[in-house]
Amino acid sequence: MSGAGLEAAKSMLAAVRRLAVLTGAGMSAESGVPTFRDAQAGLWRRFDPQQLASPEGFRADPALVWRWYAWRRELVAAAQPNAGHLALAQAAARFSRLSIVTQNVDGLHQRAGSREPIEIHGNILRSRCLAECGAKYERPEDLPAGEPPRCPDCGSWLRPDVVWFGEMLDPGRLLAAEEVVTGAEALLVVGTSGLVQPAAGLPAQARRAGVPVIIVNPRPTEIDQIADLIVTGTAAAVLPALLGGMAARGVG
Ligand code: BV8
Ligand code: ZN
Repeated sequence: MSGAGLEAAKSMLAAVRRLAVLTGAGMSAESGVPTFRDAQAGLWRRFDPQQLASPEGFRADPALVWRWYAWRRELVAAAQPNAGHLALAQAAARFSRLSIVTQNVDGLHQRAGSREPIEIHGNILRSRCLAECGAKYERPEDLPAGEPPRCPDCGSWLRPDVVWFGEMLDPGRLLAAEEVVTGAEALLVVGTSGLVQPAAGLPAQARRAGVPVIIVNPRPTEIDQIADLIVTGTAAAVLPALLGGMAARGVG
């Protein structure tokens, strides 16, 4: 972890009261949830996640895609929020507003205690009817049997309530995310390669709105050139150091 970036980031955040945070798969890497970039583990290594996480992939083999999500749900259920998730949850009390926009679908921000992160790619624990009849399942344990289960209301398939490649993001959630990042006094971008659009465009939108951007990542990203500051390091190492010792902010 580069101390220089960290000290500069600390002083940049010292006067900030409204903080926005954009997180990607790297945020959950230290919780044992593999990023899309990492090779898939075990029997899934011969499949391309971008193919599986797509409407075409699901239509081609609904059972295979459903089993892939069931495997990922088990990984997520066994994972624990890491020190980075906890640092973000605990830092919320020290800002008048700390808003999280996450590309992750694992629900670990909520489990760490962060309230209402904007899940712009959905949540893997939720399922919904493929035919959009309105049937929704908040928890895997509520699901009917089947791989995939049939929708009890209309007979179509059930599918994970996530945004697949080639699918539009929910316009309301995207708008809320844009408002959060452009309305903040600083944007922290943690654990994202900056490859996947339109999420990767949010830091540039913040920058255009005059919001300083701090990137936290152990490796270079596609959006480094728009950052005001780069702190080289992992989420679980940097975030407690960056946010841990902050005094409470005046509400305002
Ligand atoms: C859209 C839910 C309009 C599903 C996800 C051709 C055809 C169709 C579409 C496209 C196309 N070409 C481009 C597109 C657009 C496409 C896209 O951006 N493709 C990219 C890959 C080029 N985007 C879309 O399709 C989006 N929709 O554009 O609609 C449209 C409609 C029709 C046609 C065209 C356009 C929808 C995108 C949402 C996809 N769904 N998730 C699921 O999870 O199953 S995205 C998925 O991948 C994850 O959620 C995650 O967000 C993303 C991977 O990105 P990252 O989060 O950044 O993770 P990544 O693995 O990339 O990087 C990890 C980072 O962590 C690295 O930087 C690493 O250094 C760092 N790291 C590692 N360890 C740590 C760490 N950091 C900190 N600490 C650590 N310990
Ligand atoms: Zn249905």
